[in-house]
Amino acid sequence: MQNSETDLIYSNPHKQVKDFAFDAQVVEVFPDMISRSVPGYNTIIDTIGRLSQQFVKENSNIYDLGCSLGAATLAMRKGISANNCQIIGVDNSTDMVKRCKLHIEAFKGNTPVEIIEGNIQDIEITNASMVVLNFTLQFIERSQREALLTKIANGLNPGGLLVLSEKVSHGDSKTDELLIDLHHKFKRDNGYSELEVAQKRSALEKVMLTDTTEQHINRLKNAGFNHISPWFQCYNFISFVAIK
Ligand code: GEK
Repeated sequence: MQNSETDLIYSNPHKQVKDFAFDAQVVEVFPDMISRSVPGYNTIIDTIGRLSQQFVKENSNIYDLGCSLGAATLAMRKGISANNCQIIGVDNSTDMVKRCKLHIEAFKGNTPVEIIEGNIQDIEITNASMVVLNFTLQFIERSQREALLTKIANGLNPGGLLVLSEKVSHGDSKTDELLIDLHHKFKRDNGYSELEVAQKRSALEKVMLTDTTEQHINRLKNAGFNHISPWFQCYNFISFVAIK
């Protein structure tokens, strides 16, 4: 991923912290923001690439839902060895999509990529061998999450893979607090101030609603996935593989 500006969005006091949005200001600093905020982000992206080597089959579609600047798309394009496939990246932020297209064009690859501006709840998923929801489901309304996962399961071919990464909460308030605290220390160690951590937390409060690990597993089962397992967790960030 290309170098980006340093994320200073919440470094000065905001009179009123607005709800977080994936706008032009965020796009400018996004790679820096996500790698300093999400523990294990690079490991997850690299692993998505490795999984694509194994799961992407000839003559099939691959979807990157909520693709942002295309990090997972690029990792998969590098990993895929099957012929005659297509990667479809979808994001509903105009600014993200514009920048994502530039990123994708900047790298060479054999698998064609199409980046679409749209709501992932509206797009059709067909003939898929792999689908990625890398930290996107958490921005979808809770009541609509299962319908989206069901659509993905229906669009996957048998043996197809979903990678679902999410920030999670915990039923136990003691461990929840501990993991949140460890995450905030991680951000502080990556150069974010107390003020930045607090203001970002408040900006995300209404737009990012987290579920527990158990809720995710039950929802994946209900949606029609047969084999489900977390493969990565660091603090309150988790990634699952779910195979149809
Ligand atoms: C990565 N996957 O780097 N439809 C389409 N896009 C959406 C929707 C929606 N309904 N809701 C949110 N988004 C990426 C990181 S970021 C995660 C994903 C984060 C988009 C939103 O515009 C943003 O680009 C992305 O989902 C979430 O691997 O920043 O915490």
